[in-house]
Amino acid sequence: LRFPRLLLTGAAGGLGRELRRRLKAYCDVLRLSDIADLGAAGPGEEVMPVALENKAAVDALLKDVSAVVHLGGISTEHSFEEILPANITGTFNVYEGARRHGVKRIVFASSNHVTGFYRQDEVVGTDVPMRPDGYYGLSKAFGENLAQFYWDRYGIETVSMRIGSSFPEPRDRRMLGTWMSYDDLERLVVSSLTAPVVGHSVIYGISDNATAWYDNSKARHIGYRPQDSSERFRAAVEARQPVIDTKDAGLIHHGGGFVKQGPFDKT
Ligand code: NAI
Ligand code: 15L
Repeated sequence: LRFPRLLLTGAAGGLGRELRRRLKAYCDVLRLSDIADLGAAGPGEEVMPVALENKAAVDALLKDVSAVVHLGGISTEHSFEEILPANITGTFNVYEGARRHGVKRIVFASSNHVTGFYRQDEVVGTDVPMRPDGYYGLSKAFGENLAQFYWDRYGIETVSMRIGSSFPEPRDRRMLGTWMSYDDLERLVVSSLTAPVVGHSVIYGISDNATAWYDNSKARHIGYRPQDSSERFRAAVEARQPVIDTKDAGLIHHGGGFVKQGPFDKT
């Protein structure tokens, strides 16, 4: 399947830079957006710098788009006042633009932090109650609820990818469970864009790791088959972090250190 025009938000970020070069194979034109510098447009690219909280500018971004990969926003824990415009208003603006311009499929970069307050001895599926571990996780929970509403009300389909930790390598023992390689990220995004029927589907974005606390069995219809595993990094990671203090909330929850951040209002 080849799309006439795909929109990639957050295109200047870590995952955005990876997907910028990988998604070109699946579309005629790749429209790239961010508030950070994107450099010049290459062949088959359009560059449209936009702040996600700017509704009119986001509306223009969605014009003539076949599908969206929405990565833009603040990607770690911050104060609510910082999260609100980028992640909550920003994601609302993307869905409104999609509705107004008839865009029918969005791949939303949600996060494991939507369920970050489960413990690492609890394996969870995609239908357990959300337990966000901070304002960032709450904003991703809002994004998933927004996606569900726009599917139920307006027929716009979304795959909410609850991405674990997508980096070149797992950095610690927690990431042996949450890691997703960039190749598997590409597989997940492409499956999410091309699966014939998704409605609003939620799927954990991890590689085929030997130890993990996510159950993706309710998302088999998307056809995501991870090919990588964190196992080849295990010896090095365990040598660096031999012991886990199971009394440390930041080590025993799915969300890791996110569960201990804040409060941000010191008054
Ligand atoms: P990143 O922080 O490197 O990239 C996010 C991009 O969004 C940045 O380039 C930033 O300039 C842009 N952005 C921030 N605020 C904006 C605003 N108000 N308007 C327009 N653009 C804005 O993050 P990364 O790692 O590339 O993640 C991409 C997406 O995936 C994010 O939504 C993140 O929450 C999500 N995610 C990533 C994970 C990972 O392991 N890398 C794990 C779980 C979720
Ligand atoms: C996320 O949601 C973040 O965007 C990313 O930077 C990592 O912190 C990741 O989760 C994680 O939990 O490892």
